[in-house]
Amino acid sequence: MKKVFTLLAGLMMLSASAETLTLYDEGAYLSAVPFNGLYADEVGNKTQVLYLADDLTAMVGKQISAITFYTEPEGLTLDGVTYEIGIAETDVNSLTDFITDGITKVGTVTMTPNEGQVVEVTITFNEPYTYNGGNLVFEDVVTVAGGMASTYWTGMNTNYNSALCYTFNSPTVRQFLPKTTFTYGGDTPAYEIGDVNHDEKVNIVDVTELIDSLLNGSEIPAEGDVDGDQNINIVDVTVLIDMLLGGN
Ligand SMILES: [Ca+2]
Ligand SMILES: [Ca+2]
Repeated sequence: MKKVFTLLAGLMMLSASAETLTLYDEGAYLSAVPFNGLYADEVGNKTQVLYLADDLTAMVGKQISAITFYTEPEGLTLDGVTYEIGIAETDVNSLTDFITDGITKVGTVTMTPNEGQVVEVTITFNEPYTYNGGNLVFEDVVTVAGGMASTYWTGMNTNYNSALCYTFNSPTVRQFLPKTTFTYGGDTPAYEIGDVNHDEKVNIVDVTELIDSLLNGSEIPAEGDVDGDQNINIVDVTVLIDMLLGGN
């Protein structure tokens, strides 16, 4: 029984857990970034925000699953506008032109007005975005035009060109970063302990695979460490067989 319990504990530790990173909660505010309400009345208008890699080191190699922004206490006055959201990574560290290379579309968000209180606008990605450690570009593009309204967003003033938005059809530089919460987690797909060949089943095939790999010295994934002692060896074969035979 003890062995089974150890295995279960190991599985629970491997399961993905979401963490959050909140940045730029400095009490400044701006109406144009990240969503430029006064230019929400025309499809194609967009805003980009540039996050420097130094601020994002906690997320390197992790999967970003959502981004949240915050209005000022006056609330959200944008009405009915839908934005398509894109993410990119770049070496550029100051925005003078819109980034157009390598944009990954991650989802959409539709604004629902709610005046008189701080509103959190969360974009949940259709698929998690794996962050590789570059400067991160957030982009929103109007896909369904809506009512013009100068919603103010809380954040921080900067000393570099950290955002760009359309104003009269030309990009205008802004030195502002919105208060942002990134939701991230899930280092790698968590395969079950013992699933050495990653076919999402633990069975006799994994025993064979594990023995073969040990004999010919080929690489064995972490799931081969069945007893969780940080070594992969013949003991793990024994424990895996025990596990398949019903524990004990
Ligand atoms: Ca397997
Ligand atoms: Ca082991």
